[in-house]
Amino acid sequence: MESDLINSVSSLLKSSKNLVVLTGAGVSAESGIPTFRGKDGLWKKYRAEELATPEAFRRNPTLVWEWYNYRREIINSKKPNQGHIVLSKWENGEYFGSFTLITQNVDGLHIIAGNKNVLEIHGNIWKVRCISCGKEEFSYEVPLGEIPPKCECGGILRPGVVWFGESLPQDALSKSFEALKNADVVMVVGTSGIVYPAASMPYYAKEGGAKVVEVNISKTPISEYADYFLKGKAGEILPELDKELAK
Ligand code: BJW
Ligand code: ZN
Repeated sequence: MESDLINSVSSLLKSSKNLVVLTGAGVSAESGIPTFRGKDGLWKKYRAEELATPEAFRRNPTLVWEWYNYRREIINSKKPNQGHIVLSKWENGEYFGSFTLITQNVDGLHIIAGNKNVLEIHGNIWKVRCISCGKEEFSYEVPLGEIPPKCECGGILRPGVVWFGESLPQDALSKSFEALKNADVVMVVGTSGIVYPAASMPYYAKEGGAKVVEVNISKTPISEYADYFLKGKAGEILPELDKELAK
C-alpha cells in the first residue's frame, strides 16, 4: 500500500472524534470463512440469495439448515485475524472519542476478538429462534444432531439471522443510524456494498458530513463516493493504519 495514502488516512483517523466502522464478510475472509459473493461464495449450487430467505426456509427447512450447519462447522474452527484484532484494540483503547462497530457478519468473530459493543445488524449464526413461540437463545451445538432442530414447545427452530425481505433488529439499526449521524469518519471494510440497508450507511454518514474510507481488495459501488479507497486485505491494511496511529 502506498505510504502516502496510509499517512493521509491515519491523520484523518487521528483527528476523528466519532469513528464508525462497518464490516462485511471480507473482514473474516483471512480467517478462512468464505465470503458470499466471491469465487468460494457458492454452497453446492446455491447462491446466498436463494437460501437466505424466509421462502427458502418454508419450502425446505432441512436444506437451509444444512447450509447453516456447514457454515457453523467452518466458523467454529476459525479464529479472529489481525483485522479483527485491530478493531478490538480501537474500541478498547483511548483512540477516538467514540468508536462504533457495525457488522453485517453473523460469525461472532468481532466479539471473540474482544469488541464489546458490536451492532450485529444481520444477527448471529449461533442464535436460534422458534418459529412457533418466538423464543430466541444461543445454541452452540455443532454439528447439529437433528435438522431442522426443534424447540421444547415442539416448533421448528430457525437461525437467528436476518434473511432477505426481513427487517433488521430495531435496536441495532437505530443505534447504527444514531452513530452514523454523529460520525466524522466512516470506515467500510470488506463489504460488496450491495445489500441494503447496510449499503446505504456510508452514504447516509457522508451526507451528514463524514469522510468515507473504504478498505477492500476490489472496488464496489461505495468506492464511487468514498473519499479514500485503500486497496488491499483488511488483515494487512488495518494493522498498517494501526501502526501509524501509534506513532
Ligand atoms: C475483502 C477481503 C479481504 C474479500 N479484505 N476485503 C432494491 C433496492 C434496495 C433494497 C432492496 C432492493 N431489492 C430488495 C431489497 C432489499 C434487500 C437487498 O438489499 N437486496 C439486494 C441484494 C438488492 N435487503 C433486505 O431484504 C434486508 N431487509 C430489508 O431491507 O428489510 C426491509 C425491506 C424488505 C423487503 C423489501 C425491501 C425492504 C435484509 C438483508 C439481509 C441480508 N442477509 C444476508 C444473510 C445473513 C445471514 C447469513 O449469513 O446467512 O447477509 S445476505 C448476505 O449479504 C449476508 C451479508 O451480511 C450480506 C452482505 O454481504 P457482504 O458482507 O458484503 O459479503 P460479500 O461476499 O457480498 O462481499 C465481500 C466483500 O469483501 C467483497 O467486496 C470482497 O471484494 C471483499 N473482500 N476478501 C478486504 N481479505
Ligand atoms: Zn418454541
